[in-house]
Amino acid sequence: MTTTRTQVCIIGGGPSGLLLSQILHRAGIDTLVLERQSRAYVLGRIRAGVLEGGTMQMLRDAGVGARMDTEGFLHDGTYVATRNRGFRVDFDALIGRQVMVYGQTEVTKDLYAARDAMDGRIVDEAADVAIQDAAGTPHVTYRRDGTEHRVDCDWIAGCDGFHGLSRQTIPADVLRTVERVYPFGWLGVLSRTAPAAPELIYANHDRGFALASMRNESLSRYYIQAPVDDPLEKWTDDAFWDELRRRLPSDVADAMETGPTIEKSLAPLRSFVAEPMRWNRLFLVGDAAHIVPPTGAKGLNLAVSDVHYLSDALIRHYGGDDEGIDSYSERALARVWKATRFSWWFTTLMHRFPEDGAFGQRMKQAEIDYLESSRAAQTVMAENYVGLPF
Ligand code: FAS
Ligand code: PHB
Repeated sequence: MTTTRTQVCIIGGGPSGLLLSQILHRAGIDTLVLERQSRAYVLGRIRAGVLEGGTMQMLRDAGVGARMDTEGFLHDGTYVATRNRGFRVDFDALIGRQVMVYGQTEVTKDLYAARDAMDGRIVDEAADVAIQDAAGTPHVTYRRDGTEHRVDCDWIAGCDGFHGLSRQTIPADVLRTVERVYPFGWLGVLSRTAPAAPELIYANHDRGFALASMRNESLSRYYIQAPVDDPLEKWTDDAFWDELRRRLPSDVADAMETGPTIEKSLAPLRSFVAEPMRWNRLFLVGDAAHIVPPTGAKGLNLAVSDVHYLSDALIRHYGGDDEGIDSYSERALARVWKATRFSWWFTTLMHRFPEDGAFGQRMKQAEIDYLESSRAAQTVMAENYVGLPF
């Protein structure tokens, strides 16, 4: 068994673990990241696409915003559509804010590059990671290349996602969870085609939800609401494009470019929050603590939000002030719940639920009509979509 020491042992080399490591390293705090998968696997995941203003600034402040600012696309608003017509919610005109379209894959690439440039300690393909004695003398063990390793540390950051081990470490009589599983999934595709519109289109349709997004001028990302147990083979490219065109306004559908998909996946949707986000020397960060349906583009941004609070807390701790550590869970959760509410609201409004019936669908169409007609309603949507203040 080898033994090493660090101040903060970070489990998970996704966006939250890497960003936390980057910020702490720049503040002179030693970290070690343990990632279960290979780097290629982590970088191959296609996930989020929209960054809030707070996320943009966090990446810039951490020294990893240059490529985002060069290659990303600032969007002043988004389209909402129903019954074959759409309208625009103008974030910039309403609240003077924007969002950045820049894929999570790119954010993760930038973070790994910055970590490597600073010789940040990252162990890829760390197997059998286990948290030991988080309530006493915290340390983490793992196996790699047939050798057992031990990491002694002051703190453990569980940045290991929804299926990680950190949340399971908190005793059942301490951990409280709340969950809503949605009765549908998102079938997503990536295609080397021009985006259907200059900004995103969120569409409510009798047949189900659809979203037209993008990664750049020649790479588009689309989603349609689909049964979560549908076999992927059922959704040939032609079947996907046909269904998507039926759900988007016809002027968009008739003009959009289609082509071979280069990625296709069907993801379940849930709202999930675990409390508390701290137990003794262990902190939960990002998807390890909460999951939101991607309708509100909040998942990645909430992970960054947690990193904002935890990095501040740890920097203050090593400066002799423990107020941030003691209030981390409460402060992080206050923003998590507000984003969870928005994501639930927008998902409920834009998707077809089995129990909706004719009345339910008419109520949703009336709310969308009200959203179109009311500056106040659009302002509420805008400030939640672009991201509430930390
Ligand atoms: P992550 O899951 O990204 O990273 C956790 C890391 O921990 C992974 O690399 C994992 O390999 C590692 N790990 C797990 N267990 C471990 C162990 N035992 N030991 C060591 N390492 C371990 N969000 C949006 O905003 N918009 C979207 O459109 C969107 N689409 C999504 C689609 C899918 C299919 C999924 C799964 C998520 C999507 N999300 C989306 C949410 C997603 O972007 C997350 O919010 C974001 O990745 C959260 O980052 P992390 O908390 O770092 O967790
Ligand atoms: C994406 O481009 O992947 C994306 C954009 C906005 C969302 C969800 C996903 O709400």
